[in-house]
Amino acid sequence: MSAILRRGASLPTAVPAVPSGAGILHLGLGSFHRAHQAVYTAAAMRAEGGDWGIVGVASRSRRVVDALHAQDHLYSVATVSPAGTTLDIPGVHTDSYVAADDPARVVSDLADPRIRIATLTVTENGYSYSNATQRLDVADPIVAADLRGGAPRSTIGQLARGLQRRAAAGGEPIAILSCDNLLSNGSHTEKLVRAFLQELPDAESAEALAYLDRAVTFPSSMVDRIVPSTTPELTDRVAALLGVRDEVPVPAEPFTMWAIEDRFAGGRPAWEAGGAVFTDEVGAYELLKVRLLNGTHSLIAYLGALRGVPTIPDAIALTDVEAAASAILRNEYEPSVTAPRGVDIAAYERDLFARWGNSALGHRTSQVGSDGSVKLGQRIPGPVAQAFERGEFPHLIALTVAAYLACIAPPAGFDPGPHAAAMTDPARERLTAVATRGGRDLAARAIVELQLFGEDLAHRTAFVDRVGDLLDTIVERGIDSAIAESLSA
Ligand code: CS2
Repeated sequence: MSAILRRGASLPTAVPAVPSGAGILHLGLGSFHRAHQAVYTAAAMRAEGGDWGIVGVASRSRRVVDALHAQDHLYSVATVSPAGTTLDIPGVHTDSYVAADDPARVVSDLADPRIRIATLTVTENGYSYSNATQRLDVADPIVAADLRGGAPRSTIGQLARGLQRRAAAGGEPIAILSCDNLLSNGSHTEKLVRAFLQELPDAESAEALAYLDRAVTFPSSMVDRIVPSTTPELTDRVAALLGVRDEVPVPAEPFTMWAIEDRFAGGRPAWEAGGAVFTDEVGAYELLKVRLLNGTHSLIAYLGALRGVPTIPDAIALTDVEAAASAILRNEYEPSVTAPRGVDIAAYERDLFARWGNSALGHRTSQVGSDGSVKLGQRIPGPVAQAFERGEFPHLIALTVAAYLACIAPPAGFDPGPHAAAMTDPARERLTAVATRGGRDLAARAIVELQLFGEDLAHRTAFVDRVGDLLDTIVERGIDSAIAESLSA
């Protein structure tokens, strides 16, 4: 099949008209954005119109940008379940580029008054936040260079420099909307942008800081949809369904959810037309999702990888992994959250097992297990502190951390298998350097010395010791023993 997806091709699925104008600049043109915010934006424009086309910015990779240019900015979202695959073409992107190729353009686009929302999916790792110092990581060479001047390369530097330029260019209102799995992601982003500006001399930052007070909002949002990486097999399946070649389809599960604080200084699309919930309870939605879904997801990924299985559905099909997931949900995560109005936690949990069990999606343990050093800091410290307050011990969260360390920094002589080896993590090198001295030592180095998961956890000696013991069990007697031990503790 040689024809490619273009406007004008005859397709089995509807393609919306080219958006009349772009009102959104999106940083992080990965699969998640294309299967989530883009889909809601398409629904909003179908319902109410508006100049809400999206200019997508990839940080470094040219693959998606090149394909989108060749395909008139069209791509398909393949909703995949055991019942089959259905296709949608959002068609809301008006342009795209790679920030590394044209870093100055990000700043000028943010200053463009036609842009009224900047959305972000740059992953937990993209915020230049140091868990150890609990602030902007000014020691990071990229942040340091952005502070010195020139075209910025960090996301926070891009936002701060863009807002500075926008303030000087007339100060039109804008909302900066984080769509990453971070708690209080709006105020987190705002603090980091302000911290960046405050590092600059007063004469340089005063106007921008006053503009932030006056005309820039940072709504928080909870985003949810499982979106695995695209595979060649999916690309072929989509081509067969579409009748033309789409080089960048995105697979996604049927479930989707978006809860957003309604604070948009420059207006917003009618995302509720796609099912988004505008609420003053985003914090409760975030805790629910980041702990119940993501926290348990991490446990399933590390246990599954150590048991040698490639995907999340394979992992949750193992009896003891399923039992560990049920126990962590019921005993350790659920008591740490309050349901937002109208959300039934029991039904939410039932859905979770069905979602993790979606065998057609093939979400990989190595994908969910990647970047644990930045993800777990969002997912575990709060529930650990709350468990201790209730006088309980979070055995399965300790197992999550032990299994994470066994995957990422395997002690000498221990082989965690190919799925653990395929996980990427910014702390892998630092952890590997200290990984040879036994479980307790590694746990202490990671949690106390490097403060990988923040300061509070670093002081919880009983927790750190338990992680160390479980790590020794994994290495000496195997992951099955560590799971059994944690379930019966
Ligand atoms: C996963 C998430 O990779 C991970 O850490 O837990 O990407 C998860 O699939 C999404 O947050 C679901 O909304």
